[in-house]
Amino acid sequence: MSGKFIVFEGVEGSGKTTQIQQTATWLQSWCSQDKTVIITREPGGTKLGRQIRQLLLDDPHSCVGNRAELLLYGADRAQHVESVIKPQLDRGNIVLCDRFTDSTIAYQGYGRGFDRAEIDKVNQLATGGLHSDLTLWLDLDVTVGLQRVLERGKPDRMEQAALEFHQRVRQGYQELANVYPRIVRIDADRTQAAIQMEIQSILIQTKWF
Ligand code: Z5A
Repeated sequence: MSGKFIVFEGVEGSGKTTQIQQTATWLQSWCSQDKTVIITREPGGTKLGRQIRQLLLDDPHSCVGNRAELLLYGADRAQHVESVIKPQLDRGNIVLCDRFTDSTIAYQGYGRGFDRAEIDKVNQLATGGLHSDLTLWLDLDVTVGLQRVLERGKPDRMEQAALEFHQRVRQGYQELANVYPRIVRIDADRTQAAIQMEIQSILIQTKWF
C-alpha cells in the first residue's frame, strides 16, 4: 500500500468533521496532483455501513445490546476497509477517516467496559491488521463537546449516554495516546483556525506529501 491513512478521533463535538473537511481542502491543494484526498467515516463509509449506522445511531430508543453493538461496529469496519480504505491506499491516495479502531477501544472498551482482548480480536478481524499512519486526537472536555452537539440539534443514541460514559471514553483516548506514538494529541478547545494550523504543521513535518 503506497497511500497514507490518517484518522481523526475524539469525543462528540470535538470538531473532527470540521477539521477533516478543512484538512482535505488544504492537503489536496498542497500535495502532488497524482494523489487524491478521500474523506470517509465510521460508521457509515459504505452502502452497507450506512444501514449499520442507522441501526446503531439513528433511533434513540433502539435496544441494540452491547455485544451486538461491538460486532456491528466491527462489521461496518470490515466492509469499509475491504471496499474503500484498502483500495484507495493501494492507488496511492490519502485517506482521511473520521474514527477508526481507537473509537472501538475508547467507546466499547473504556465506555461500555468490554475486555480489551475481545475488542482487539474484533478489530483484527475487521482490519486484517491495518492501522493508521497517523491519528489526530482532538482532545476536548466532554461537557464542551456535548454542549456543541446539543446546540446543533437532536442528540443520537450514543450522545444521550451518561456524562461518566463520555468521560471514560476521553480517558481511554488519553491512555491510548500514552502508549501509541502514532496518536498525536491536539488541544481542541481553541478556534477552528488555530486547530487547523496545528494539523497542517504536523502534516508538513511528516514529509509524506
Ligand atoms: N462509535 C463507537 O461507539 N464505536 C466505534 O467503533 C465507532 C464509533 C467507529 C458516531 O457518531 C458515534 O459512533 C460516536 C462514537 C460511536 N458516538 N456518538 N455519539 P457521529 O459520527 O454521528 O458523530 P461524532 O463522530 O461523534 O461526531 P460529531 O458529534 O458530529 O462531532 P465532530 O465531528 O467531532 O464535530 P463537528 O461536527 O466538526 O463539530 C460539532 C459542532 O461544533 C459543530 O456545530 C461545529 O460548527 C462546532 N465546532 C467545531 N469546531 C469548533 C471549535 N473549534 N470551536 C467551537 N465550535 C466548534
